[in-house]
Formats: sequence, C-alpha cells, structure tokens
Amino acid sequence: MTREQLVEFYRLMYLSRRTDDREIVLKRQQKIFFQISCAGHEALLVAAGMAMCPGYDWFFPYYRDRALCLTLGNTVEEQLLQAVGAAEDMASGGRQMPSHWSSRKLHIVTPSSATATQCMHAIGCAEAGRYFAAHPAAAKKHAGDYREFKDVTFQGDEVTYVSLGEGATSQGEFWESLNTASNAKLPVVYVVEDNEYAISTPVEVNTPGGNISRLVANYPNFHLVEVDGTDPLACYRAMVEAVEYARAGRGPALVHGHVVRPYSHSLSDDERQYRSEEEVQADNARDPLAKMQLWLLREGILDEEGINRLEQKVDEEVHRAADRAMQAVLPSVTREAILRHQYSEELKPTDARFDTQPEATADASERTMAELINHCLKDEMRRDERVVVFGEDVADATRDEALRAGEIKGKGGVFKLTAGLQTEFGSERCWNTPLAEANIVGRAIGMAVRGLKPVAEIQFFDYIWPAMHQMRNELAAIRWRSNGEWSCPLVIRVPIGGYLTGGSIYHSQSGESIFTHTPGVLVVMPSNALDAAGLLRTAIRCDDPVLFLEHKRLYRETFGRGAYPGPEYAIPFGKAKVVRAGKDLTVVTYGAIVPRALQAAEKLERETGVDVELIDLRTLSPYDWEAIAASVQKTSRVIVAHEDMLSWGYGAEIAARIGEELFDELDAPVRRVAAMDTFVAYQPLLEDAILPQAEDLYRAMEEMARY
Ligand SMILES: Cc1ncc(C[n+]2csc(CCOP(=O)(O)OP(=O)(O)O)c2C)c(N)n1
Repeated sequence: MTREQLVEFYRLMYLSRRTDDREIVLKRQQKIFFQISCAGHEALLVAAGMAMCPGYDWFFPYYRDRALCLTLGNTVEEQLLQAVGAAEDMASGGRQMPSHWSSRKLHIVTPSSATATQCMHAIGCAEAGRYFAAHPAAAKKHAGDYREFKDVTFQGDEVTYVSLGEGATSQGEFWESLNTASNAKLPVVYVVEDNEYAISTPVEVNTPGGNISRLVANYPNFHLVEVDGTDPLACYRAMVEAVEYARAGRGPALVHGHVVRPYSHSLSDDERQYRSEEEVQADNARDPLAKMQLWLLREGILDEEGINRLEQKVDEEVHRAADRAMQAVLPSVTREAILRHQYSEELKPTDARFDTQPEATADASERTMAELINHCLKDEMRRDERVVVFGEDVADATRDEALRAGEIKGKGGVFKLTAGLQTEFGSERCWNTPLAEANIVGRAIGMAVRGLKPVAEIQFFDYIWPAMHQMRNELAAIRWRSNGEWSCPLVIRVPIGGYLTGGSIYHSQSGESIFTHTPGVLVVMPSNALDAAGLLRTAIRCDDPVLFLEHKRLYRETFGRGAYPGPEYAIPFGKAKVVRAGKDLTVVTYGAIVPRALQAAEKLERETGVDVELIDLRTLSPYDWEAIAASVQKTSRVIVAHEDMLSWGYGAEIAARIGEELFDELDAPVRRVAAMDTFVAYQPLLEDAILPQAEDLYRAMEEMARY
C-alpha cells in the first residue's frame, strides 16, 4: 500500500468508529432506536473493501460491516439516515434497523437480521454471474414479463463477498453454502469475523476446537487464510490474496479474521456480565484503531499533527452528517405507503396480459396435470434463457455421459415432472442439488436477485420446513425491506397433499395457510391440468416470488385432464373459476377438494334437487373475493372446504371475511369442511377418517340446504 492508501485506510477506520460513537450518543438521547457497532472489526473490513470493487463485485455483508460499506462508498449520512429511520433512508426507507446496509449502485444486497442466511444468497449470486457470462444473450431485456423490469449486469470475473460472525458459522446455511461453493468452485470470498463471542456465548460453544478455519480446511478447492484481524497490513494482504484467488476462477476463499469487540454485542448488551475484567482488558489492548495510529506514527507516515488534522476533519464530517440526519423527513404512515413494495409495483400477476385463451393445436389428446406442467416448463425454458430448474432429483442424470449417449432415459424428478429438461437444455439449466432445502431456496434467492428466473422444486411439501427460514425471512421480505430496491421473483414448485393411500405423516401434509399468512409471497394451487399450465406460466413470467403447490393426487388423475393449450396460455392470478354454477348454496374450495366437492354436488342434485355453485379459487394469495361475494349474494349459503386441518386454516380467514362483509346476505351460518386437527396417518382407514371425503362434503351441503 502507498502512503496515501495507508492514510486513507486509517481515515476509514476512524470514520467508522466515530460513526458508531455518534450513533451511541444519539441512542442515549433516544433520537435513534437501536445501535450495533463495527468497533474492533474495522481493520479487517476496510481491508476487504479496499481489495474489492464496488458496483462490480457483489456484497452480502452482515450488521458488523459498517467499515466495509463506508469503504465501498456508503456515506455517513446514509448510514445515519438509516439509524433515524428516515423516509430518504436508501437502504430501507425506515423499515430495517440501522446497520442493515443496502445499495444497488454499490452492489450491496439488502441483508436481514438472521444470521448466516446470506451465505446461500452469495452462492446463488456467484452462480448467476457465471451463468450470464456463459449465456450473455439471457441478460437482454424482454418486454411482456419480469425481464422488462430487471436490469442484469455481469462482468465475467466478478467476486462475491459474504461475511458472518464466528457464532453464525454454527448455522446450517453456512455449511450448506460451503458445499456448493466448494463443489462448483465458485468465486465467493467468505470473511469470518471472529470476535470470540456470539452475544454472550463464547467461540468454543459454536466451534468445536474453537477455530473455524481448521474445520473448513478439508473442503476441496478452498483458499484459506487465518489472520490477525486487528492488523491492517496483514488483513489487506489476506484479502487481496483471497480476492485474486477467487477472481482467477480457482475457487472460493475463506478469510478467518481474529478481531475484538470493545463495545459489547450491541448497546442493549453489557459484556461485563459474562466476561472477566482480565479478558476485556486483553481485548482492549488489541484495538485496531489504536494499533494503527501507533504504527502510522512509528513509521513516520503521519505525525501527531497529521493525525489530529485527519481526525478533526472526520469528526466534523460525522457531526454534519448527524445534523442533517436529525432534520430528515420521516416515512409516511399511510396504508398505501406502508404496503408499497410488498409486491412488484411494475407488473401485477393479476394483469390482463396474463389472460389468454388456449390455442387449438394439432394434438388434441387429453393430458394429465403432470404432463402439462412438464410441457409448460419446457416451453418457458425455450422462450426464456434465464429460466433454470433445480432441486432434489429433478435432473435426468447428474452423471450425464450415458444420458448424452442416449443409453439411459433419465429420472427427471420423483414424480417425473421435470423429465427431459436436462436432456434438452443441458446441465447448466437443469441440475440436482444437495439434499438441503435451505440450499435450494437460498441459492434461488441469490440467483433471482441477479436476474435469473429459478423454478426450483422442493421434493415434498412435508420437507419444505428446512427452507422456511429462507422463505419467510428472506424470499418474502427482500422487496419490502429494501423499499423496492431489490427483488427476487422466482417460482418454488412443491408437490403437496394426501389421499395417497399410505402417504402417512411425511408425504401427505398440507399447510398452505402458513404461506398465505406470509406477506410478499404469492400462493397458487391448481386443481386441473389446464389451470396448472396457465397458472405456472404466469408464475414464471411475473415479477414476484410464487409458491406453486401441485397436488400429488391430481398429477395423473382422470379428473381434470386437458389438451395442450400452446406455449402462450396463461391465467391471471386472483381469478377463481366457477366449476359448477348453481343457485342454492356456494362451496368455496381449491386443490383436491374440487373433484370431491363436484362429486358430492352432483349426487346432491340427483338425489334432492339442491343446486350447488362450486368455486375453485385456483390462487390462494391473491384470492378472488369478488367471485366469492357474488356467489354468496346469489345463494346466501356458503361452505368453505379444504383438505388442510380445520383450525387456524385457510377457511377461517375466508369465513371470517364473509361474516364481516356479507353477514346481511346470509341465510345460514358459514360452515367449514376440512381435515381433523391432526397429521395424516399411514393406514388407509385412518387416512380416510382424517381427511375430508366426498361424503363429508355431501352431508355438510345437505344440512346447509335444509337449514
Ligand atoms: C437465526 C438467528 N438466530 C438468532 C439471532 C439473534 N442474534 C443476533 S446476533 C447473534 C450473535 C451473533 O454472533 P456472531 O455470529 O459471532 O457475530 P457477532 O455479532 O459477534 O459479530 C444472535 C444470537 C439472529 N439474529 N438470527
């Protein structure tokens, strides 16, 4: 480093520390509401920022990384606006805590507060960079779908930075990310900021043997460096080496920096409650700021006066920034402003462009839902080179020599929905992932942030839970928490549901209401082949994350087959289908209950003449309230039916809204038909008793008609 760089290095470290100090004062004055500092980590982070290129490389930092972000080009004022929760806070518009950095211009991707989730996003980001370099045409804008609103930039040799504390390395997502970084030799630089404490929990609890780089040492392709993170020159050397290694395409790197934490975990924590005085003093003696100041003086790079001048200028800068931040306009509290950017503001999945008619094609033979989903995936992959498909066992064959030689047919998913995709589009566009659901969803998020369109698969709904953290805290939240600056439109396809005869607890679960209760994600559940094709197309082309629930029992049923509707057939979200028009009572349902309710309704009409109107919602979030209201106004009697458990279920919300808004229309209490409040059992007799059957629906309809 030149003299100027060394002085700048110190200036940035000091700037970061003084910004923390200012925030601490503001917090004590109750002008801001949370404070977490970078103190003690500055040397490692300024080194990282100086070794990388803002707006060229990509950054997934965590809350300690103030000094990194200042080095990349974040200003103190921007950081203090976040602390105030100002309307002009670029990172989130007052939605996130301070120290949750974000800048599109600098490629700092919005982080959550959850520890280690960002590791998976960094992997997806690096994979996307590599993909676009190999398929540059895919980056082009395209009118008519999400690509219209997603700028894609790539360099070919960009490096992705991701940081975390040593405590966070205990999280599965850290290890799930190492798996893919190592296997795919991805250009990712991990920085583990080891201050030996995760709040009050010391390193030996989180890391067997107390040293994370020693544990990572057996991962192939990694460049590992362990460094004194309070030594600026050693940190800079370590970071430059690591970045060079990754940029040259040799694989990922992990820089393990031993740092200190002089200001406790956050302002809400007092480390003297759990650390001895001796230990705290030993840490203080390693403070990187004091060490570098001394070093600059000793080496004659700055004299005392030079240090004073530099520090005074920084103090004034921080002071001015704080004054400006205190004057900032606060966010609007209108309902509209609060909900803004929950979903894409540019392209709604309810848009008329998604309302097209099936095409008559030469082959009019009836196809199953499984076949039409497979056709839709193929058509969309042909149309849009950004679509990639991955998950457990979705590829035809990972070891693809025999496949390419035409000697084997390939698997293509446990339900064969993705059959032939790898064969037609290659292993870069359809591949098998490790058996790790957070890896699947987390990578998909990172890819979608960069502009790819992942259509990932979770093998069974029953196993979606390891990915739940990624889905609720990341996928659903990214657009809202960054105030629209970042988005991750993608599709997660999930086989769901029971009526399988022998599926048992772990292959028959429902649980859609858990996701409709999550803002930011759209939830779709078709009941027939044609709807599945049209809704999946909209899911792929729209600009929001979509959970696409495919009922396993409906995949190959005779009910609901349809002819191939052509490659442009789409159905807008939020538009229910009247499966059977009727005048006496309404049944609102979706998924595998549709054929069962239809069977019950037809029997009821034959036997009693009662005429049931059957509504298939098709999309659960958003849902078609107008269709429900119109039908209830006509029939004055309504049953909400679903396969999932009764209590706290999807039907509770619909029933409550009918009660609130349509009470005067009703001639009978709203009724729900659903599963018992338990898991689905293996023995078919038990399964039949637990899940709602056509007879249960029949009985409910008949009783309601008589009420
Ligand atoms: C998934 C998750 N669990 C718990 C927390 C609460 N929490 C916030 S920070 C923290 C400790 C993190 O320690 P470490 O990773 O060592 O980083 P440091 O804060 O020391 O830099 C915990 C437990 C969280 N944010 N996310």
